[in-house]
Parts: sequence; structure tokens; C-alpha cells
Amino acid sequence: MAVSSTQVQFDSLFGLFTYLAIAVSIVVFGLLIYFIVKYRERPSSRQPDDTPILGRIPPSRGHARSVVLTVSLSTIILVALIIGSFGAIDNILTPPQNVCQGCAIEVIAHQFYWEFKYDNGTKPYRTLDILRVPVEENIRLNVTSADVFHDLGIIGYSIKTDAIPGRTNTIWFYPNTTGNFTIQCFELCGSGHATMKGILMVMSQAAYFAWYNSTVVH
Ligand SMILES: [Cu+2]
Repeated sequence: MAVSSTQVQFDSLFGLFTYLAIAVSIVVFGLLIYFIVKYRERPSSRQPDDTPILGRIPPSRGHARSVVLTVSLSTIILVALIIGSFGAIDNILTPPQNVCQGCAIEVIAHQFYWEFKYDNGTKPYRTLDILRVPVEENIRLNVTSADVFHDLGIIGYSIKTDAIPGRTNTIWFYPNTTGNFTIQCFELCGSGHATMKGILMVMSQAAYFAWYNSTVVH
């Protein structure tokens, strides 16, 4: 089962590309084998009528109908891929306007750790390297950096965005299942880059909101 909305997006896009590629390969290789067998060299083979002869303009060959057919089929396939790709990009770059209280989280990258800020109205929470979110809610992350360029990636969710000082990049997702997922920096940011990891902890809604609403400062 898919673990998040973003994984569903990328998996279906990947599926669209793969199935179209398989369909095209079957047609291309089928025709290739058919023509290799059909037009193989035989003792009775003779030169085709349109064989180029030095000093003579070759006769025109091919049919306009097959050109129109191949161009239209290619166009249909490319349009399907373009619509699929732009649909996925549009979905990923359009965060939902209203997310629940506690579902919009500030992410600040540092050399070499991740800081997550939660604001529950009375006091800001701050966790390091552990991003807690509730399952089955839209989650919005506002990602920035305190020093150099970093890149927040969540493995398994097929999602990432740059963390740039002075700029905020927003990404969103909808977790389908509880569990822990690896967060990793995807931009070489210094000597500790390889250790710049975190955990996305997808909690049950009850457990998350109990944590979020607790009076203990984290
Ligand atoms: Cu980094």
C-alpha cells in the first residue's frame, strides 16, 4: 500500500511512462522481427525496383498515409505523457490552502541537522531531526535554511525540495500509514552532509495531537 499521496502521484506517473514504453516496444520489436523474416535474403531475391543507381534520381517511395499515422500516434503518446507530468507537478506544487492546526510545520536546515518548528498558539515547539506528523491529514512544510544550501528529501515519499537561506519552499503530502521514514539532505552541504539525516515519524492522530497539545515544552 502506498505510504503517502506523493508516492501515489509518482508511482502512477512512473506507471504511465512504463506501460506506454512497453506498448511502443512491443509494436517496434514486433514489426522489426516481422520485417527481418519477411524480407530476408533468399536465393531468388532480386534488387528492389527503387535501388539507388549512380547518376539517376531515385523514384519517390513511402506513403503519405503511414507518415500521418506514425506522427499522429507519436503525438497522442507525447500528449498523454505531457498531461500526466504537468498534472503531477501541478498537484505537488499546489499545497492545500487549509491544513489543520498543527499540520503546518517550519523546517530549518542547519549544518548538519534538521530543525522542525511547531506553533501550537501558546508556545513554539522545536524538535531536532525528528519530524512528527499525524496520519491522514494534509501536512504542509515550509522549508528554509539557516546557513548554506540543503535539500530536504523524504525517502519512500518520493518528495524533496531545496532548503535555501532567505527563501521558503513549500511542499505538502498526505500520509496514508503510520511509521518511520528516513529524511535525508540531498545537497552536498559540507563535511557532515552524509550524517544529515532525520526521521519522519507518522503517528496516529490521537498520539500526535496528545503530543502537540501537551503542556510540556519539547
Ligand atoms: Cu545539508
